[in-house]
Amino acid sequence: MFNLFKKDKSPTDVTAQAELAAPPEAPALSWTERLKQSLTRTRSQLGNQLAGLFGGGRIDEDVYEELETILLTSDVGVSATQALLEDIRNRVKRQHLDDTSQLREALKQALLELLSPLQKPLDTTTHQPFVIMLVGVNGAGKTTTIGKLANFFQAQGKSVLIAAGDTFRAAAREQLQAWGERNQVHVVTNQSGDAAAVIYDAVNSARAKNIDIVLADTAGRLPTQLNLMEEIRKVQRVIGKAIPEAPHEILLVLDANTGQNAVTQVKAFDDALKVSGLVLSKLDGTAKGGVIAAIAQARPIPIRYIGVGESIDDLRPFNAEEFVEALFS
Ligand SMILES: Nc1nc2c(ncn2[C@@H]2O[C@H](COP(=O)(O)OP(=O)(O)OP(=O)(O)O)[C@@H](O)[C@H]2O)c(=O)[nH]1
Ligand SMILES: [Mg+2]
Repeated sequence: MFNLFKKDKSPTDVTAQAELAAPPEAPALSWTERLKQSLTRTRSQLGNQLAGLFGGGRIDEDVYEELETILLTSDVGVSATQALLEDIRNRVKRQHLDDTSQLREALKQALLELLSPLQKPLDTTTHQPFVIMLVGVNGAGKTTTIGKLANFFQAQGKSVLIAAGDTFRAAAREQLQAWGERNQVHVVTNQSGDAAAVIYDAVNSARAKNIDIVLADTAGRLPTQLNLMEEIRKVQRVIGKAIPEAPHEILLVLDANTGQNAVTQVKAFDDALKVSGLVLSKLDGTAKGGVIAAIAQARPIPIRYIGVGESIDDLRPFNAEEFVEALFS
């Protein structure tokens, strides 16, 4: 037997332990498989109930009513649920559907039509440096998303600079620096405690060094904290003084676990800052992925990326068809 708790670890022991910890047969999953896996809880929340409903039988009012309940309990939200139901009713009429087993495809198509307008990949080639400011409530996943984005852009051959604009939280800078090291990307910090100044410096430095992309972190804040919302508007204005049209993208990061509250956040941050793109993080392990439909209905801001885990590779551009497929397969 191996003694895993031996005090005196040689490098060989460490390797042996790592091999023991990771099942050797676990193959690296493709993105599609990982997306599917990450949506497991949402899918079972939605899918298992739908399976019962779509099992066959006549389409009547009771079926619509049950479908409405299922959508509402899957965080799709009231108005997106109404919109989807209306769309499905029209499809049933138009295509002369009469059996509930045909509703599955109708719902899939209705959902795809609702989500497709959100699929607008971020084009960072319009400016250099292209400045992206990440905003959101505390713990939404902003800093982690920056780490993943740095990796994503570098994989496309782009140079990246990170600005440590979260000057509120004590460990924020260290957390970002760790991501910087992992990506071998420079992290601009300063001790002033002034987020606007840090990001301003980073943008100027990126311009001087011909860097392609600046990722600016900011402190988490609630839309109800009016002084902090005013502060982020100031950060936005100051960045615009370094480069007139910057920030070129204001990315609001949303934790998918927050369900309907994410819709409230989208509205509030958009009203304050004119958000140009969304990141839906933590889709893994949440049963509330249906909130994506609520967002599409309430404020159809492009979902630029989705996050499905804490690793550097757990982020991809949003693809509506891929998402709906993963939800229903
Ligand atoms: N499972 C999972 N966890 C995530 C994901 N994204 C972030 N996290 C975790 O969520 C927690 C908060 O993430 P951060 O990136 O620190 O969030 P933040 O918005 O920067 O937080 P503040 O700076 O405190 O406002 C961390 O423990 C992350 O590892 C994701 O896609 N999936
Ligand atoms: Mg952070």
